[in-house]
Amino acid sequence: MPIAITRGISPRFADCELTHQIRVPIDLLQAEREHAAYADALRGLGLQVIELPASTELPDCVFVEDAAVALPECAVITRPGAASRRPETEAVATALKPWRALLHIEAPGTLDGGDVLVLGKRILVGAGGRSNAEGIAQLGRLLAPWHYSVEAVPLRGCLHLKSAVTRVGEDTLLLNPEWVDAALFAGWRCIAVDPTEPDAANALLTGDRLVYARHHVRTRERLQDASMEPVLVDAGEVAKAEGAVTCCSIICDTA
Ligand code: CIR
Repeated sequence: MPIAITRGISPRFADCELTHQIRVPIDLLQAEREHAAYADALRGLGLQVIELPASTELPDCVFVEDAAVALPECAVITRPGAASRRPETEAVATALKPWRALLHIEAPGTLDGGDVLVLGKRILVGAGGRSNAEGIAQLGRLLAPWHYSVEAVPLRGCLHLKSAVTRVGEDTLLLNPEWVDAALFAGWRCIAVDPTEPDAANALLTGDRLVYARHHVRTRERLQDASMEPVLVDAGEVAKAEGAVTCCSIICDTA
């Protein structure tokens, strides 16, 4: 059974990092309800959810995706670009240890898991924001033994590469062409987000099912037009913290 590592909402969630959004009040109770429903949705899709306790010190701890990149052969523990988020990796590394050999990004490299898009053996990493050239180069060296290619991708206007593009099917991507160059994805079927929903490109693919934020109504219609029927979750509170559905879990296939 595949596992999903998640982590609870910090009581200090309202102090989260923000880069492209203005701060608006976060409803902690609603955030917790949405997070519990997200875990239920993952369980409903056959995942075993391993929920780490929230940290009272780390406002962004719910966004576990940024702390590690899990691949079939290993997991790379990151060094997040925001200094406030670096201590988040410790609990995630402890949780991943039984499941994967651990490798580490070291200073001065920085890498956020949200910047790492894995397309088979081709890995694209959003550059210039949270992930720096040194972190991306380290990732390439760490993964070379398994023949992964790692390439830096310029981003514009968004936090992470996976804010701009995610995989939604075997051969299909969902992307915002304003934020990432669609020409990078030759050979893929690309669905563009509705232009009124710029932050709608983040969907979580597990097996052949998609988890998707309920509030992206128009882009969801585009997915449905392409014969996809996502499992919908409320993600309005994490969106206020510049987060989305992929950010809140690390999925590992287990034998
Ligand atoms: C941050 O700025 O780091 C958090 N407030 C949001 C992180 C979202 N993570 C993700 O997209 N992978």
